[in-house]
Amino acid sequence: MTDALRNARSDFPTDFLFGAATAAYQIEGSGFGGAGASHWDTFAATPGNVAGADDGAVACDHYNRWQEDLDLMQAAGFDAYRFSTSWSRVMPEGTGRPNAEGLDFYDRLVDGVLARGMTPFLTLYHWDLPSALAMKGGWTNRDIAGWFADYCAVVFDRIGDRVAATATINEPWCVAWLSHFIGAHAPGLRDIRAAAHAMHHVLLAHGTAMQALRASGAKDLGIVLNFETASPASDSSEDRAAAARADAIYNRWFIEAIAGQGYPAEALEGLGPHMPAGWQADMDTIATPLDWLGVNYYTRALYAADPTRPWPRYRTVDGPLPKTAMGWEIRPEGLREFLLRLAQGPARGLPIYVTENGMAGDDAVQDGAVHDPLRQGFIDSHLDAARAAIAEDVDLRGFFYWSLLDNYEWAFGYDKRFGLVHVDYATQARTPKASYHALAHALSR
Ligand code: PNW
Repeated sequence: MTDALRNARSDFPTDFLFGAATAAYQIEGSGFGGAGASHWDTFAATPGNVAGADDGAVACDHYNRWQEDLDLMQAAGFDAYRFSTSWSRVMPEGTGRPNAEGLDFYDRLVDGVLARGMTPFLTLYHWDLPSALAMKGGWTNRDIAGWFADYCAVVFDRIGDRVAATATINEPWCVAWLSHFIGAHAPGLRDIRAAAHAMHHVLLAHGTAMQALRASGAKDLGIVLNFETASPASDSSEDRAAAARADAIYNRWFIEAIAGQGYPAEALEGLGPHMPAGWQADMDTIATPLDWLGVNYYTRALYAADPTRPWPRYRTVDGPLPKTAMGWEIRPEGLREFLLRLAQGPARGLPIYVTENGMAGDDAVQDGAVHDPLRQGFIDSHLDAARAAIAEDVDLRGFFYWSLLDNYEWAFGYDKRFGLVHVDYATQARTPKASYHALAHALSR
């Protein structure tokens, strides 16, 4: 096996940023440092929600090992580090008095990133909603817009002077649809009314926070959206319409509202009757202009019409392409397609970063080394797609691999490993995988 990528840094524009991404709840250990409970702690404690009933109480112990983890980033030659701050760590009750120890942690972390010559990319919400707010309805409660804006102001006031870019929310589709309609993430609801409210409030919270941060002089504000190719399972008009509904809910709802185009008709058809009263009056706040867009891309899904199910009346079916350990099809062309579609459509004129792309693999640990040849091919093919988009005039500024470390993969617990660095959870030993070395070599060329 050769541990080398075809792509090299020199194949990309001079200022292009290569980085890796993480999220607070997935790596830090929510049990340390005076953090309050989040809805993921309670969701994980309910049997049946998470594989192995795993939770993030310890995770990768990054709260205590952050310097070693930043050293790994620096040694690989990364230019940038995308991390999130935990709402429940910064504000244990969700509102009111901040936890000084939590803010101190992020203060040291940002300084540590800068001291290693890397650029910090901040995400303000990557899913650790304080339980105190979850008990008040969380994302289904309109008041979350104000709660979130207040929390963002506290974080930004402390570390905003040293971050290069700030995203309000990671993956609103997961926050709203996956968590309130599909029920796979906290709070685990399967309720179209709750979903419709969350789909709107997540954007209202984003827009409200954007305006509050801007008013305090903040720059370089954006959002991170996830995109998944929605293809029809067959050529039938029913399946094509099903895929169009999925595309509207997943890939159009958030960016088109932010772009000032309103919500897509294919999604309002089902969500409209369940939306919070007067939602139309919020669309200007939601359309507060962005400075940049983060794009997370992993896979595509095939949709078949299923009239026996409630709206959106579809199911996903197994696809023919090679799959990752998540069962997700590997389709790098989808990344190029989305980058072009966004740059020529609702994200016209915005700098774009790929803020997540990566795969869970069947990594083989052998004689102290971790072999992951599939991941190297995955990275190469998606870097090809990124380059193709740049060649077609997409203003793509950087690429963050998900994730630096194996970590808490939400409902899948610790079983799925996305990292460039292997984590032995019994000892917390970090072992860079072959893909880490291959990427490091590519970044040196
Ligand atoms: C993203 N889905 O999550 C997140 O930003 C990361 O925290 C996560 O670890 C990574 O992708 C890998 O899963 C997603 O079910 C989780 O479609 C689930 C879905 C999409 C994205």
